[in-house]
Amino acid sequence: MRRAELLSRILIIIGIILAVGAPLYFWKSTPIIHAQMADDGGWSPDVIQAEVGKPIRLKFTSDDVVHGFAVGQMDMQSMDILPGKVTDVTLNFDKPGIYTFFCTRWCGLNHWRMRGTIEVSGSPSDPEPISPPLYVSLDLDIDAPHDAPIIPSQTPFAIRGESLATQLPINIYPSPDYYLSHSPYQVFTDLSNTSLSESQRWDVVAYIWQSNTTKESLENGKQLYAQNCAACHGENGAGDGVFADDLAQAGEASMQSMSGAMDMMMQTPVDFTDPTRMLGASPALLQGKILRGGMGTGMPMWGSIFTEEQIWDLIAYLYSFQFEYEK
Ligand code: HEC
Ligand SMILES: [Cu+2]
Repeated sequence: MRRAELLSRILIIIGIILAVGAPLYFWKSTPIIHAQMADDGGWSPDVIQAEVGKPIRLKFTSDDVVHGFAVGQMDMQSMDILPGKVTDVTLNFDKPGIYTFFCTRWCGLNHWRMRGTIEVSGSPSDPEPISPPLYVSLDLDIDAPHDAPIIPSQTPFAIRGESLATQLPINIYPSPDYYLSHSPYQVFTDLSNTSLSESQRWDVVAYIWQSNTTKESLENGKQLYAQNCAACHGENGAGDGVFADDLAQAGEASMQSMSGAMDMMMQTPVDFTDPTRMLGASPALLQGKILRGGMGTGMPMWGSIFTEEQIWDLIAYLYSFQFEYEK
């Protein structure tokens, strides 16, 4: 065999190795992420590494039922993950940090525990200074009872409130901060130095709440609620979602097993149509509950999932179970 012939054979062999090996190598570098119900282990792996500016391709499959994938605080469409099929998505991060990815399909009572993290390294590595959420700067105890001692006898109506408000000699909303840090009941009390009757004061409160939101915000809140909250809190906010009974049963079980730690046990989901509860809660307090979660009560924490704006949209929507707004 001549030298040149030998060389070309060697080159062909190297070529074959590369053609077969390279895809195999890449296939190995992005292993398939398996999704399973939280009780069976959730995501594996559940920690993924990525780098700023380098697109990363993730492949998924489900080992049981249909799950979904989305990354919190990122503007992306959620993607379904079907059993026995491989689905892929390419992500690109422009900021370093720890991102939370989560399941977007209701796969069971512990669905919301199906979460994992993507650790994104790279520059700029100095995190932007983040101001603490409002409930922290206001130093609110979000676990303290906050029942409203007085509730309206009929649903407060924003349109009626508007015409009443224009006749008032006072400025009814000094600043957005006033709305965010006061419960409807507190605003109702602040209005007691006017000549209005109780039911008129509640109407003005409804008007103030309507003025602090927009139709877009309410619509967005409604969608987020249907996707993420309705399974526990109920389609119409009444605390009667499909998982409500399961939570109640888990609560009874935890009551029997750890009688000492009462405040850490599972509870039934809050009824947002209950005026005593909702009219006694300020937007800042609800923000705290949603960001932090209930710490063992069954209320998930959403801080790493939603943007600040999405959380205010959700809160605006929660109050719409109490007030009648302009259609
Ligand atoms: C897995 C069930 C579950 C899901 C899903 C859920 N919650 Fe809850 N939530 C609860 C339970 C249980 C409570 C009562 C215990 C507590 O307050 O910690 C609660 C309490 C709350 C409270 C406290 C109200 C108050 O007066 O203190 C707010 C606000 C709330 N949920 C908002 C939401 C929002 C918004 C979503 C969706 C983004 C959501 N929840 C999704 C179970 C759930
Ligand atoms: Cu799931």
